[in-house]
Amino acid sequence: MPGLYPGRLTWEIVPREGYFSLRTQDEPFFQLKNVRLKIYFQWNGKSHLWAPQNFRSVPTLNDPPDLPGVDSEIIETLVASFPPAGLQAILVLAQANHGYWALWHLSLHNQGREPIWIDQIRLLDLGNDNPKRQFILGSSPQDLRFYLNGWQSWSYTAALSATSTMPRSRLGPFQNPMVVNPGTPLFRQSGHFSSDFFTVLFSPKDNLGLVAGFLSQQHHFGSLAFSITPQPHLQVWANGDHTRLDPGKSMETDWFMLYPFTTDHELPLSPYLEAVASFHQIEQFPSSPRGWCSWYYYYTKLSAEDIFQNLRQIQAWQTQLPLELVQIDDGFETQVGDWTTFKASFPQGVAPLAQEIKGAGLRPGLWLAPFIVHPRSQLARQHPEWLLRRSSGRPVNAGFVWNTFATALDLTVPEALDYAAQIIDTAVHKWGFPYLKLDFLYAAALPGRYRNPTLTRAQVLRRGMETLRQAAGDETFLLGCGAPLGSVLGLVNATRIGADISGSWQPEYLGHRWFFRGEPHMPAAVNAIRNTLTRAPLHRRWWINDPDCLILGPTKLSLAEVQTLASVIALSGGSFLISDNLTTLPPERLKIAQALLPLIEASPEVIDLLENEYPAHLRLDLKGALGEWHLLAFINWDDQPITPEFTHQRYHLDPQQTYLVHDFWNDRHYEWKDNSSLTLPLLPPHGIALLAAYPFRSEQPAWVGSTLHISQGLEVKTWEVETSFLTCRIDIHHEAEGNAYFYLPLSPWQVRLDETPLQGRKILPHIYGFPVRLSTSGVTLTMAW
Ligand code: 9PG
Repeated sequence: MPGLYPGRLTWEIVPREGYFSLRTQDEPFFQLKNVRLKIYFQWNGKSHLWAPQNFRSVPTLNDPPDLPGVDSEIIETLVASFPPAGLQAILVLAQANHGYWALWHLSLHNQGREPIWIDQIRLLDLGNDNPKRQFILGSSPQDLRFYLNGWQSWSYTAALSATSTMPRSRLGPFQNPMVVNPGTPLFRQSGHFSSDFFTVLFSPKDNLGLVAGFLSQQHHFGSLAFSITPQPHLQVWANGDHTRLDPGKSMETDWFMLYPFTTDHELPLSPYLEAVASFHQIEQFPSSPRGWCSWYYYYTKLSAEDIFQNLRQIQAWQTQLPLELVQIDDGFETQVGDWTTFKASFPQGVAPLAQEIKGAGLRPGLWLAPFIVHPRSQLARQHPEWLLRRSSGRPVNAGFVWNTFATALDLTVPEALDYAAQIIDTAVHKWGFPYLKLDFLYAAALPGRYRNPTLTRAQVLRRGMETLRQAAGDETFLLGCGAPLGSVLGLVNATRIGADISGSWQPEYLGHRWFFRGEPHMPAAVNAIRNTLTRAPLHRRWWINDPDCLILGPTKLSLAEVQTLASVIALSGGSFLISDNLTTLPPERLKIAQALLPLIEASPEVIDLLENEYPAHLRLDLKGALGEWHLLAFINWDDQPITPEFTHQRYHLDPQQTYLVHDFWNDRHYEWKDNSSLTLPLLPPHGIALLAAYPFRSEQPAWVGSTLHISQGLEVKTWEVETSFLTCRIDIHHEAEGNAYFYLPLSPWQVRLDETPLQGRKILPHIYGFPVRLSTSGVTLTMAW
């Protein structure tokens, strides 16, 4: 971990006052001065705020809270109580053995005779205008960016600067119940921010910052808030949701963790993401799914026949576009909630489709939304007692979906949870789907009057997800969607990390544009692509990222926008699902999809992730038979064309290095000289410049890109150069046509593709292009000069 940390953290603990302080040992840039806990609760008919004091330091507990996966040591265990209510608090302070991370954990015990309702557990509340309790991070807090992680899959996520305002939906009760955690405030003033589960504060000017977050979301939804007016002010809390803590019972928080960092390169989030993964024992990942999804072409107007026709097309294209997953989305069920009755367009249900898909050697996938309920479903009518209700007695609002206000199950009603588990069991074991897209999962954690009031919303959802995983079995691939991120850790194989894609760049609804423009969580290419980048680091650390589907069109998306979408999906390394009517897909659009297979699967460095709300600079280092090269991308988020300029510094490249560059989408070559910038032709609005940069080291023959595969080099399986002879094997396991490019000091006199002579073209001095046609087993290209 060299370079990332400024130094070990030192604690100063004052048990009698109820304070502890933390700072970096040698460098004064980070300090938490006099942290004090605050517990908000209701007891005896009144609201209370208790800031524990007079802590007793005790030797380690008999059963200290587990901290799996983090090599750590307990610094102090402190006990305090609030005698009137009989409420006891145990605070455990811990530190990673390397010294750079601080962690704490609180448990509450009701030792009294009356129930206590827990509203909020403030684990940190520093700054504001209290000079005794300060939060210091660097010397210019106004330069800090706040990385705002949204509550669930679709929720807006990005880094904001101090002068900006949190993006919020204008759709109020139509949208917010879905995407906003009711315990995390939406601030209206500029410079006031909140985040769910974790955050990063970062100063691009001073290259320093702070990572803070929870290790899990098993007990509470954790929230964080930060503002810089009048002072840097940081708050972290566990949402108690007004949960009842009965006499003799305990409640614990998830572990909270933080570390300051200094960096100008490394992603400071990585250690946190990895700690969370090891806490949940997440170690292995399947390969990223590649397939087809029915939703974004058919929406709910779907029929079994549509599935068959697309299946036939996928089969026919196996040698050109080897997809392996056929995912049936929403549209087969009579009503959301009524999962075992089927629309007339699915006369035999979905089981025969699963059989048919398997028979074709492919994997069948099915969409289900087991926690959300359509108000006009049989389920809602037959089991009104399973629905989660507000205090008024009316069913909760799960958001405006399918042109109605949806509602949700109360999973603390055992029969309701059984029902959800039963559906999963049926889909997997009766209908035969080894892949499930589980959607609208947030619906299990809406605020309401739960049958069992002793569980937090986070516990209800987590237990619900554990039950679904058990019902599905370990072998089933589960994709979580509409999912509060921390709640599905370790229980799903993949998670959607952004808003839905759609056929337009900006959100639109029923043809209305201006009102929905800028909606931060709604289906739209801009929202899907932004989150795919801002949540890129989660990929293969927490799960397989699902960037949502590629829509090739024709739609309202321009070709440049489709290229950006395709590139970002490919570079994200996550799932790759096409969502078009494949039987009418134009051949030039099919070619785009072909170039994405096989999937790269690695995740890119999003260079300005913590700097810009719309990250524009990506770098992915690739390695293969050719040695090492870089994929570099620049995204034009602007509504106007712009002239991209690449600099070594921006992409953290060695300024002394000259690169030979291939621009993938324009199929053009450039020489990018050391100590200079590379200027490209005008890039259309929302377009991407995707470059392969090959370090130029000597006057040796070299591969300098292709249009065969988006990596522009992974297709080269072997590469042998002798004095006047070159052999390379090119293979992407499917048929393809495109150009391959070589840097050649001397012009070749003979080039062959397998046995066939090949005519090339000189593009630039020393750069030659050859038309290449690949079979499913690849080709050998030989060259002599
Ligand atoms: C099926 C779809 C697709 C899609 C999911 C989810 O009203 N809304 O705001 C809203 C948001 C997302 C949404 C549907 C409605 O999409 O993400 O891939 O499976 O459900 O209904």
